[in-house]
Amino acid sequence: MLPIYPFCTMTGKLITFEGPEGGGKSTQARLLTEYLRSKGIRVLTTREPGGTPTGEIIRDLLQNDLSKEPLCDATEALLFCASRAQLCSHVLAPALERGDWIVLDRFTDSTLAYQGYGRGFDVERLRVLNAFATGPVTPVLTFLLDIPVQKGLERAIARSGNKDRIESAPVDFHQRLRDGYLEMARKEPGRFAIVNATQPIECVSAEIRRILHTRLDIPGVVASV
Ligand code: T5A
Repeated sequence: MLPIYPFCTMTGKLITFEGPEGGGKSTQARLLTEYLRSKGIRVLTTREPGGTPTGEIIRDLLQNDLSKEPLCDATEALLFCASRAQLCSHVLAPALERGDWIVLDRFTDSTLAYQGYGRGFDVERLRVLNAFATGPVTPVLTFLLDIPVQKGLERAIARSGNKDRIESAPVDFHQRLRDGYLEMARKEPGRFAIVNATQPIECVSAEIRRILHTRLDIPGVVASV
């Protein structure tokens, strides 16, 4: 593989939020960002797919049937990775090199869960694709906001009033990807933290802060939340 970033000097920290639909990733990413900023940490927050002008166009293609042509599963996987490559190269890598923290709503694990466990692509091949897109950009901590499929979909639909292209996929697709997330988290406990996302918003965010303090050093903060 091409060495996209031959000299890695990334001193920042990347924290990702992952999970099935409606787990509250966007809500918790916002709350965590506010919390870190209140501690004086320089934090950038963004989302996938998207986060760059090119990525936002890709997001529209992926979510809103913009091309009016059914996307084949391989195109879908490649588009998520294309958006990721653009975000890593233009936003995440420079921020990490500046020493900033990043709170990111979905990243590589989404591709493994949705396109791997969900659509049925080989997960190891998708890892190679992810690595091609990310170079050395790697999360230090990943919160898996776990929620039963039906409950998560109900929340997502209640919020937006309709289902987008991926939310409209059959329930067994969503069940496979949720199971996939849990399997990945069990295999990589040093990076993942599973959080029960069915709790009230404030309880979820308190648990996230507690985990944050046990896993990472927050500059200038003695561990009390
Ligand atoms: N995708 C993405 C792939 O297939 N492969 C990939 O590689 C990548 C990167 C992205 C879609 O693309 C797929 C996954 C997705 O289908 P999106 O619009 O970004 O689409 O959708 P999601 O990331 O799934 O985000 P959602 O907006 O659907 O859900 P969130 O972010 O988990 O939830 P949030 O915070 O927006 O909350 C949803 C609703 O629930 C409420 C909120 O107020 C809101 O109304 N809520 C709670 N209610 C009760 N209790 C709580 N604890 C709550 N937390 C939030």
